[in-house]
Amino acid sequence: MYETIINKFVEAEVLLDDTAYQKIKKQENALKFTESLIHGLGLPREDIMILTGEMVEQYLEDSKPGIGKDNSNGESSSPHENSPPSESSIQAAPIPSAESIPEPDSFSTDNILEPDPFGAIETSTDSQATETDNTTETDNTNHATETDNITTTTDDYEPIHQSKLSESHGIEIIKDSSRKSYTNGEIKDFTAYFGSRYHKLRDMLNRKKDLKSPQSIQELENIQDVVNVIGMVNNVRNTKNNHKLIEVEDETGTASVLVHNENHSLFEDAERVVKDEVLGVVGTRKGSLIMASQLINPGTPRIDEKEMDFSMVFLSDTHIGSSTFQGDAFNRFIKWINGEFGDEEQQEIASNVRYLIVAGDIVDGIGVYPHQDKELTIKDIYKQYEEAARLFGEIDDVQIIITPGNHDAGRLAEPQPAIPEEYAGDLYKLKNVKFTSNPSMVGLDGINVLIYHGRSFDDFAMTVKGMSHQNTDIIMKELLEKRHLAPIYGERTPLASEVEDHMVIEEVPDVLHTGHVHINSYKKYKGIHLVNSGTFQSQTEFQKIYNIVPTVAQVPVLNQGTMKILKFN
Ligand code: D5M
Ligand code: FE
Ligand code: ZN
Repeated sequence: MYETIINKFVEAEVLLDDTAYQKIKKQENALKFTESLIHGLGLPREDIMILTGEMVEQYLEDSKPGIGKDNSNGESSSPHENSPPSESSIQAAPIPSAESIPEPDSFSTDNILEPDPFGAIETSTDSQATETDNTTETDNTNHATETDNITTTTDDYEPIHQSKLSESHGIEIIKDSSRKSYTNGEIKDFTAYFGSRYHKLRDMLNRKKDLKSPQSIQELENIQDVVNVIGMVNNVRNTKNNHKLIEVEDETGTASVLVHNENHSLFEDAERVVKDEVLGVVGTRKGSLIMASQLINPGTPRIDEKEMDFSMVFLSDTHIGSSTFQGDAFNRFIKWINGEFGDEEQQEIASNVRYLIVAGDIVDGIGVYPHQDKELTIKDIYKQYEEAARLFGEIDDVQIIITPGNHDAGRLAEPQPAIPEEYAGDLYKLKNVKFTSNPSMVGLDGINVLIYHGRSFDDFAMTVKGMSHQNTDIIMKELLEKRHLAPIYGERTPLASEVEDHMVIEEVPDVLHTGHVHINSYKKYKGIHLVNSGTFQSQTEFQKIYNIVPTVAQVPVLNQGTMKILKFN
């Protein structure tokens, strides 16, 4: 029945706060009361987005016999007796129960398994073009320097099924949200969206050994001892005395979590907490507060590295059409990948290449930021993609996967569907190119690559101490621990309120490939390759303002399991 009640409010386009929900549930005939409330208040109404406990209280008052029913503007301030243990009043709707949201689609929607049409690539023994002294730089990132997130160690996880060395060959599209039905972002989608996020991540947190049979926030009132909760972060701020106060919410209410600044390592964990992530909290209850002793992420287990006898190449942010696109360097790159350029070692690497992934900002686009047109050599989006097709069309014998970025054509809100064919007709004609969404997960001869352009890096760089565009490897680790590619809602990353949250990292990848910041980075973390592929665009006026110094034409190649950076500038 409660599901029906929530749905009624969803249809009436109003969000329910927790107190309102509790009050409605308490009514003798809650469903009937719901109907009369919706009717009585004349919902949907433009001036009522959120139905609060006070409004319900007022409605109850007004409907008492003998009292006028004219006051339904919700501005009553009658005290509410049922408020959950929270310092501040609740503004968000309770997360819908698992039953009230549509069943999420199964994880792999488009399981296209295709044979690799190319098979082994012939090693070119031809070594004529050696015009530039370009060096192959063996990656000097020390694998031993990888750091484990404090809250997640290998053995704090209940064993989960990890896919073993995959037998599959060719390209397997493991997750692509392009062909899902898209919604128009109404309120009901918003509620379902956060419900989907919460439930997916709660399921992961429920498997953590450190969280022992978590309680709902409503149940906390009756517990004097240690409490365990799983909540979505509503807000995180510093108190006057510089402790951290994290407000979390679940389906039953909100709670305030205090992290004492003298608990140094926990405080450090708390500094990385962001709005809208889903978090496990262990602590003790002190009045209306939870004093945290542990903050727990959904986490990523250490994975076994898979063997690979081939290479994959990572590109992003080519920005074709911009006057700062480095065409000469890109031509050298094309020659290299075709086996016609570079020294012996480089050509040997080229001969291993089977896949090329391009993680967004293929073209520079039109009108992406003010006065961008002054920096364009191709001022027509169709022509930009024609030029991209001409360049990528020169690449032989390599399978290419292209995903969109914030400069590409099509929907901007994430998950971004694949670049539409209507803009990139010539690219679509190339037989060796596949288009998938941002984000998407592809299996390349059994190596699972999670591709994400990286827009959420802007939000992390802006809000989290110690994170910046220069160290996206640190942000990528955090995304893996939070198991979400863009947890912060309502900042720079436009997120579509789908009924299902496709930004949750449901399966641990072998490689996480990102771009967007135009700065290369590489780290291995718990067996996962974290790679940011830089750019082929030199510094723009916009980047000068933000003091972003790009690493141009430095291409990461995962060569038989080892990362190499090839320089083409
Ligand atoms: O992003 C190019 C670079 O500019 C990259 O380093 C991220 C940075 N960037 C992009 N948008 C913003 C905003 N809004 N604030 C701060 N930094 C930003 P590109 O996507 O290629 O334009
Ligand atoms: Fe870019
Ligand atoms: Zn970008």
